[in-house]
Amino acid sequence: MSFKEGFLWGGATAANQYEGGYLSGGKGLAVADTLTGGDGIHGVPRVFIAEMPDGSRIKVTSREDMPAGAKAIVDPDTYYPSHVATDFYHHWQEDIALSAEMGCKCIRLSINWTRIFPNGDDAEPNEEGLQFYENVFKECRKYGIEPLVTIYHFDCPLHLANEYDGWVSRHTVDAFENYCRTIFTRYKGLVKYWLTINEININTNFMMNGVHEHLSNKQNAEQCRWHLFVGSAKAVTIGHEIDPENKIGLMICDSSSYPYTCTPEDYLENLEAARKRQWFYGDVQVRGYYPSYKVKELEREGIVLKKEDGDDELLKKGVVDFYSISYYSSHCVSADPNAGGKTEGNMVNGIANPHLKTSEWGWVVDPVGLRITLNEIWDRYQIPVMVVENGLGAIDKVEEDGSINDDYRIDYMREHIKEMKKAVELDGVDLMGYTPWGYIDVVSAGTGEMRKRYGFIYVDMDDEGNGDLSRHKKKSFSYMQKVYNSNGEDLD
Ligand code: BGP
Repeated sequence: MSFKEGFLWGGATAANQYEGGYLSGGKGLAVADTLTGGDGIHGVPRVFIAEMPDGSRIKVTSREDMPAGAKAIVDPDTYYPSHVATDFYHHWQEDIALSAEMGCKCIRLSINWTRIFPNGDDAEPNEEGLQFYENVFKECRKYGIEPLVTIYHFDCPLHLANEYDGWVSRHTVDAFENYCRTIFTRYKGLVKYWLTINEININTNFMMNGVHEHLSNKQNAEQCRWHLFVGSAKAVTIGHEIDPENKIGLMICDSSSYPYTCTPEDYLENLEAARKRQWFYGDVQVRGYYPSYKVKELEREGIVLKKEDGDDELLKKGVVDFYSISYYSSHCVSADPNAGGKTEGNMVNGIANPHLKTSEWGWVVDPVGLRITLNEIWDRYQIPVMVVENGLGAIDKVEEDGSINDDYRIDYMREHIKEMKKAVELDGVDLMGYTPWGYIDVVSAGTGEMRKRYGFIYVDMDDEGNGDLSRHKKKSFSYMQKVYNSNGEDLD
């Protein structure tokens, strides 16, 4: 048998894309609640509506384009996909039962910070929010399902974003610390597996994270990264203090990249791109200090990080127990700025690989790349690895008889699981589990669309908010059930 006993087969979601109930039960606003839907296939981006100090309103495509003094708001005449999303808030019992039926041993979900602290930095937590997740975790346990909880998944409280510029400010780190302490205390014994910050490597430049200025101001971007690392290390140390049984992991948006040609220049460019893109974040969170290549870069740029006493020691103490990734696609890197055609990917753009096909959204499909990256991680760090996101975003057709025949998704899953299996069986990678993304349909993070579906469970909801939110099993549901119940042995 290749996958170990107790392998965490399951599915992954995030509150901002799944939960809905955006003001129910005392929840406050998060940045995600101010983001409209877009139209990814036609290149229409998601936007924010922001209010200027004189009361006028403007539309901006990213927070960092907001003029000084502008604040993102919820406009009553605009449709916001996260407000209902696919309504886990009112369907949690049904959804957990379906996951159990599919054979899930683990469900990855995130706690919405603003359900616990509506402004992010309130003195007291919101009991109704705490109780909601307690019910959810108990329901998981009823079926023997391990919850895998992301503490922060693209849901910066709007108050912290508008008033403090999100993670650029130390105030956000302090508020996060209090939030972590609250949830680790409350869910002690109910949750064992945790992830600190979703895709920490793209948090400074992703629109949901509440930063106004970033790329234009490198000092701010680096300070923001430092704060995210300090926040993550605090989460790990607090989580271990409160319950030494807790297993707390990092989460990185991963992409294999290949040198576009075999020139030494392309090889070196690829090495540097991979460090910048992902290894830096792993190096810090697994080893507990900034690697020499980053120290040199900061020196060259004249950037001095503002640290508080004890921060360096905290980073050392707060190293993670395991390494988790989202993996969807790969790309190529070249030292020649004019080489090749461009490709999109999960937050990572690069040069298209002429040997590989892409999804409807232009993401390169590369199962072998998953085996490569699992090996690279294992070779570099020698700590357990988990794939906590992977999957195919596609348009699904509901047939007249109600069936959804998503054979393309089954093929995608089969090929990726086969490569994971080789990584375990042939290479000896210590793989803990596999939770494919959006195993039940959720709103897309990148585009705000509903039609970009990843699920094995279909949810009746469209891009305009029409649908009765009923759940339906796709053909892939039974395929995954077979895979999970055979511990990954039956892949045909
Ligand atoms: C990752 C996020 C998820 C998820 C996924 C798919 O970056 O962690 O939240 O959404 O990508 O991306 P998208 O929804 O843009 O298709």
